[in-house]
Amino acid sequence: MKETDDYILVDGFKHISYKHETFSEIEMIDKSKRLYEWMDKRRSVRHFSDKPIPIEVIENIIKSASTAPSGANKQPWTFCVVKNSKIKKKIREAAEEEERKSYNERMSDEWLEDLKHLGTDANKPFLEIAPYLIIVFKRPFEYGKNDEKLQNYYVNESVGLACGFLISAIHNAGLVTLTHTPSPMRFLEKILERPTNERAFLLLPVGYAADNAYVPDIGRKPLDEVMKIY
Ligand code: IYR
Repeated sequence: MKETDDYILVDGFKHISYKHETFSEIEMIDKSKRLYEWMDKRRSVRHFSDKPIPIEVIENIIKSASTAPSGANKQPWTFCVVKNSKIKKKIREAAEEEERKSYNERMSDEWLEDLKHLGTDANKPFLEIAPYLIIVFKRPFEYGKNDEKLQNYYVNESVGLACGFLISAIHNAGLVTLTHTPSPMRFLEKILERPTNERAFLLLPVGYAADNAYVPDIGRKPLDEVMKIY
């Protein structure tokens, strides 16, 4: 392989030229402000419409999520998309069973008190109403050709980042979601018959917000609380 302007070789590996569009300082301030204002409109929504959404939208959203950085570029994630109503029903029943145990036995008084203002409980009707459920699985390792275990790295960080990208892509499409974490989540691995190197990480219903959706009246911490300049 001969080096050209388009690529160089680093330890024999091809590195391609990368050019990224830049903006004037005024444009940067304007763009970053507009992105913030638009991101600030995102809310976790629990009231969904059952209005259908083209699968192509979900495919694009997942392609965006899958552009997230990951340890050694292993991309240690699988996004399972459930649109089948029988599977959604199974997931709802299993999730509500775990949630009932959590709310009634497993969660501490302090935890329950901290959740009160959100109005959540063990009932999860959105798991059947939303047109799609995206269940994100992390892959702590891969199986090699001889079934040997091949390591992935920074798996929680990587999959967490991919979920952030996913949530932003859902918001960008004019849709809403909710980071639902029924705990424990092993039932999702069973229902979806996932391979033994996958662990359920997050469950996100995706759809339009219901016409009569309400969200808790809560806000973001001010900048001086979350940012420290040194
Ligand atoms: N997983 C439960 C409880 C719950 C926990 C937290 I932390 C929240 O921010 C919201 C809910 C549920 O989904 O209801």
